[in-house]
Amino acid sequence: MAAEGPRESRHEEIEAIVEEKDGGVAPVRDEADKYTVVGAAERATFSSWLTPVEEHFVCHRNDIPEIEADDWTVALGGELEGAVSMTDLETEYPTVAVAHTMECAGNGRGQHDPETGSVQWGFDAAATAVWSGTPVSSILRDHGLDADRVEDRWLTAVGGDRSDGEDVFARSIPLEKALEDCILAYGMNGEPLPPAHGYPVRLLVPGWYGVNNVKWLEELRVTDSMVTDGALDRPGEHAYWQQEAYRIRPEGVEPEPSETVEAVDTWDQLEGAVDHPYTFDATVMSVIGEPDGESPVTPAEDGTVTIRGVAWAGDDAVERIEVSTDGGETWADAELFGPEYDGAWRLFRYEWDPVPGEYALYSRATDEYGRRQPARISDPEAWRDALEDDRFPWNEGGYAANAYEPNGLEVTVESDADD
Ligand SMILES: Nc1nc2c(c(=O)[nH]1)N[C@H]1C(S)=C(S)[C@@H](COP(=O)(O)O)O[C@H]1N2
Ligand SMILES: [Mo]
Repeated sequence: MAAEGPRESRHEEIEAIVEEKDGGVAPVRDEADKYTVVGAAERATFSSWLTPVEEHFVCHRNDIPEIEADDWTVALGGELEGAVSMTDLETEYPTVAVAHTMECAGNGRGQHDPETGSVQWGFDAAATAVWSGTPVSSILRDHGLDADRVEDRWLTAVGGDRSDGEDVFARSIPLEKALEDCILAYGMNGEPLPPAHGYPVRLLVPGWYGVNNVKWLEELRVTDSMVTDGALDRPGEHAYWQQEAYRIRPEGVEPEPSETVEAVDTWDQLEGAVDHPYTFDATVMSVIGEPDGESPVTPAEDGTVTIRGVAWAGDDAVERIEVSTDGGETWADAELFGPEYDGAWRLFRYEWDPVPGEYALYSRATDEYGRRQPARISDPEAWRDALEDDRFPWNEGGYAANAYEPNGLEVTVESDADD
């Protein structure tokens, strides 16, 4: 299948992005050498709420398309009619801003043992930006949406990136989510959307895994079913990214395509509502950003060291964040603080009072439904049963992993020079 071939231009594209981002990101090992992937270069990215564009990871499968915004339109199909140009989007509709923690569904894939292939992300494929653009609801209501038929219907977004063959990058989200808080984004942190992030316009789905946030948006369709093969009026494969890739499944299993799901929440799906879950909203997760473990730390005058990081739970709220400084033996509650937006991470801090020595630090978050990050990723055999054992299910594609142990760090505390 065309979507599986290696891509010649990939390395040039990666180098150009690293240069443009001034070293805020670094290349990531990709087993099959197929993706353009760069991740946060430093752990310190996870000590700030807003991620600068320079430190925001990038992930896509095809070359970045060369697009003239003046000539670009988003076609509207299925139940919808017409098209919108970039000028329409920017001048005829309200502009809103949404905060969104983008996390690749493959974040943590590199922590699976045995390895699962593909891009070996650690915790580097997560970032929070403020995205500006037009509410999806404004566009849809203006172009033929039947507002009485929203439940159990889907919005499919098609990317304008070209694969080697005719295959398309298409993703479907429930229409309810699309109308609730999604936007067609043309700005990122107050700047025009950069080419690597989807210029001139992308779908932005607050709190949902990166893959749902279709870049270089070319078409939107409202239909009764999520995208299946042959569903779009065009050649090539249509459903690979929705129905095959990005589904959580045990070793050696090919998931069956389906038209709809019993439960949307990714964790509900994983707990049993759906055989081979779709990666929709991000699962509960946290990363310590400071200290970074790179160099020893010296306590402040009052003897404390601040541990600071970020915690998120997709479009659900983070309820609790705990920190361990003894490799998981004991835990203390840390404080959540700072900006609080649906779909974006929270900052946390913990004032730690250590004596000089070597320490292993972990953080673990719990969401508003009481779902807590598991300790580590299971063996391949365990599948869903792993959840009862404080393990995240090892899965073939390495998706949605949120175990806390692999994201911990070791740090040396030195004695205060004045002591
Ligand atoms: N058209 C298109 N959109 C895409 C992709 C792609 O390959 N093509 N990659 C997706 C994936 S897998 C991720 S994780 C996010 C990453 O968004 P970013 O590069 O802006 O961080 O874009 C998503 N949108
Ligand atoms: Mo991704």
